[in-house]
Amino acid sequence: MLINVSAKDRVTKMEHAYKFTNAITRFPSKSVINGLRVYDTGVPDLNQMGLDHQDYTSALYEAGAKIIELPPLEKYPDSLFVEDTSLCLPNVTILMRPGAPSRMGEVLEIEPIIYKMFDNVVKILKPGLIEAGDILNTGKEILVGSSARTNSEGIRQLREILNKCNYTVREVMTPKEILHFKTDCSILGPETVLCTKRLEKTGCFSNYQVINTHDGEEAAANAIRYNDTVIMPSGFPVTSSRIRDAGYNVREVNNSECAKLDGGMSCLSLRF
Ligand code: CIR
Repeated sequence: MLINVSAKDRVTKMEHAYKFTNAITRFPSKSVINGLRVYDTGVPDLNQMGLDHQDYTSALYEAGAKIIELPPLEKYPDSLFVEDTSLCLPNVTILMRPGAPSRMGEVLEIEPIIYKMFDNVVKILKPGLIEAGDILNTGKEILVGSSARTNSEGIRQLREILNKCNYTVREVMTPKEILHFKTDCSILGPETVLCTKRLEKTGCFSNYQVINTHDGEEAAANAIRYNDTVIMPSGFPVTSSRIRDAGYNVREVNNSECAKLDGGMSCLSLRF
């Protein structure tokens, strides 16, 4: 009997990785053209980005989300990428401390909203640095990638907070050429991840079923499963077919402009 109870509990916990009712988004500011980027691939088109943002929030809405849209913040060009500021889990919400100095103030901006919405809020403190783009909740464990934005003290604090809340935390490596761990992977199901070959090579998903992005379609790896829908960037037909063939319902959103700033589907919302 005990086995049944824990199995049931495990299923519930796994579902927390993709069963949601809400999403927080932030409309892009005009200053977004000054957002951080690793390579210059052109100036983002504000009009197109606005349209894409609307389509992205529509996709979340169609998947069952109540959308809480925050106003643009001119002071913070990267503030549309709300994911990096917080990690919202069923029994705890953690305010991050971004490793990019220009993004640190984004947390102060979202903090009052987070405190208003959630009961158990904990902050990552100095000298810890962590951006939630480096955190993947698979349902059975929480993976956190050390990166140029996420340091060992940030990971230590995250582990301490999450262990107290009964989550298992596993530290992994974000390869140097990748901005965030989740730039190259997404959770699709209880045992299934979407992942680039370059990230899979690090061995971090040896205990999961992996659907690889097609060669040349690495930018498709940052997708989100929201309830029964996988929301992914458009323009990656082979990877999209692989996900559909595995039985998932796919909704594509144009991401050409955010991609110029290394931003993808997960970065654009907080889901809970
Ligand atoms: C940055 O470099 O911080 C932004 N331009 C992109 C952030 C993308 N966020 C994410 O992957 N979670």
